[in-house]
Amino acid sequence: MKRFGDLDSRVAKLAQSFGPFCRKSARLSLQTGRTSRYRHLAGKILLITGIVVLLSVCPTQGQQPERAKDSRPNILFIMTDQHRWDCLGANGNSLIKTPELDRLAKSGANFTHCFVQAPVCVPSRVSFFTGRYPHSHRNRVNYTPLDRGEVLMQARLKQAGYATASVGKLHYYPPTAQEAKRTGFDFVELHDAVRPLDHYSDYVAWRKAYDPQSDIYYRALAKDIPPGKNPFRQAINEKYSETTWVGERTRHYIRQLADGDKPFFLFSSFWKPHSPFEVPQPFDAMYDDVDIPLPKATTLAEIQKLPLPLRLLILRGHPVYDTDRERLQWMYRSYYGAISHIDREIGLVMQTLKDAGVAENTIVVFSSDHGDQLLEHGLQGKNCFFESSVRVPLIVWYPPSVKAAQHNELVESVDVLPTLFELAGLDEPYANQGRSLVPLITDSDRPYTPRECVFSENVIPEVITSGRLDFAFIKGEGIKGVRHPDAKMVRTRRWKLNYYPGNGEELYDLQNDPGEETNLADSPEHQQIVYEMKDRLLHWLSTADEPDQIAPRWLR
Ligand SMILES: [Ca+2]
Repeated sequence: MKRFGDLDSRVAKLAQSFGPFCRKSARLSLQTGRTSRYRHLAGKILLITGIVVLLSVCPTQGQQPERAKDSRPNILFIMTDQHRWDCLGANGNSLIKTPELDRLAKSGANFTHCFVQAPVCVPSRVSFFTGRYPHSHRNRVNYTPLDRGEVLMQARLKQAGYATASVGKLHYYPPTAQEAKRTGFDFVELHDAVRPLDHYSDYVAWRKAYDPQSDIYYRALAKDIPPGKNPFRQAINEKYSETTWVGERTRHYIRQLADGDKPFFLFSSFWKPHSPFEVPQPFDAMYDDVDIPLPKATTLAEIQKLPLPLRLLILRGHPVYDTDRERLQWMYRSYYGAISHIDREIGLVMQTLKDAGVAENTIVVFSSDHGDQLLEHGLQGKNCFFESSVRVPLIVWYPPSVKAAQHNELVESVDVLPTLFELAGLDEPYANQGRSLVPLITDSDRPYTPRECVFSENVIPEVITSGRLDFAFIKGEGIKGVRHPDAKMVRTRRWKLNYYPGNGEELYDLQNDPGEETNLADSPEHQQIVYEMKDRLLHWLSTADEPDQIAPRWLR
């Protein structure tokens, strides 16, 4: 038995080298070599002959990539952090300067209605990377570890023969390169950009090595800003900023991976335009003469009318809902400047794809993990279901098969994974809950069924911890003995229902109230809509966990 055991493992090893079709031949070759001494020698000769024959007829690890490189596209996934859908020229914003992203949007598939599955970093990112809703992948809160049962996009692509690399923000826990590699990245350059984690940051180490002013904290504001100029001007030089670093390292990996034998998956993750609003020269002054329309001022009385979890979220810590208008204008200009800075880097990245000779065979995806309220409804940041938080840019660019078009269909961030896999010719993972957009964006004959509604969900932990990152969880009792306000959003083209269990609801008519200012949840004439929207939520919750009712066949 032991010998058979040994044989089995050797067969497996050999077959792994030669490919599955050679398994039988590998077993025969190995079996031939285990009888008498003479036959052992003869077997060895036969084995070597067998290997030579197998090498000539089976694709080897060394030969396979040549063929793979021709048939499977590279994937460059560019993500920004806290980037609202409407802060993109291609989405109708005539004030923001994003020429490179606009070019990408105009020559690719640009989605104007893409919604994230959670309006906060980690749950949203894990949904992008698993194609699964937060209540399924269970990574509900920032600074919580990934469920070991979840397989992320990079692991699947690596298994399929891709070289995988990540530059910039990942936000996994533990926040180390080792953990990032465990999730499937071959190469990792990390910058999660939170001060307590800076000792893990490759960006911080790079600045120490190259920036003569590395003793200045990268978020520090300049001290010599004259009145009337941007008070958020960053103290450090732009060429040592985190945005420039992510761009440079992305280009480095494009050049390195384009030279390799395997197709590549490169995740390029910018930390900006996330607040605080520090922005380097010259981007600090780029919008000096532009008056960006500001949201209307929010009063405490208006905030107090909102459902309890939302009210507590806006008023937690040191609320800034009454920030003065001049400062708010500079916040907007700085946010726009940070996006224009990223846009410049993306232009350079696209040029590097061309220079490296891989632009024709690389799928480029651009999106963000959530938006930013920028003081709409009195909130700085996100964690809520208003459009500015849950709606993000999404561009899929791949000229060989993706048609240049704008799409106004409702789509979700879980749709990105199955879309990329189908474009790359890979099987859709069984656990995936998204819907491939390929029939919508290519000449595919398969029909595309548009979504009637999209979903998002959030446990709003900051409500309990007042913004501190202390999420001690007691099973069955919630965080610090308090059950999460496990809020859910369902949105159709016209209606949005936000449901806070035990703490009320919001219903907005997006057609007549795009600013989401009038909550109709208690209006008697809208109770049928409330009922229908809750029915959609229940239907989703009771079906989303199972991609199908029947397990996949063991053998195909
Ligand atoms: Ca984020």
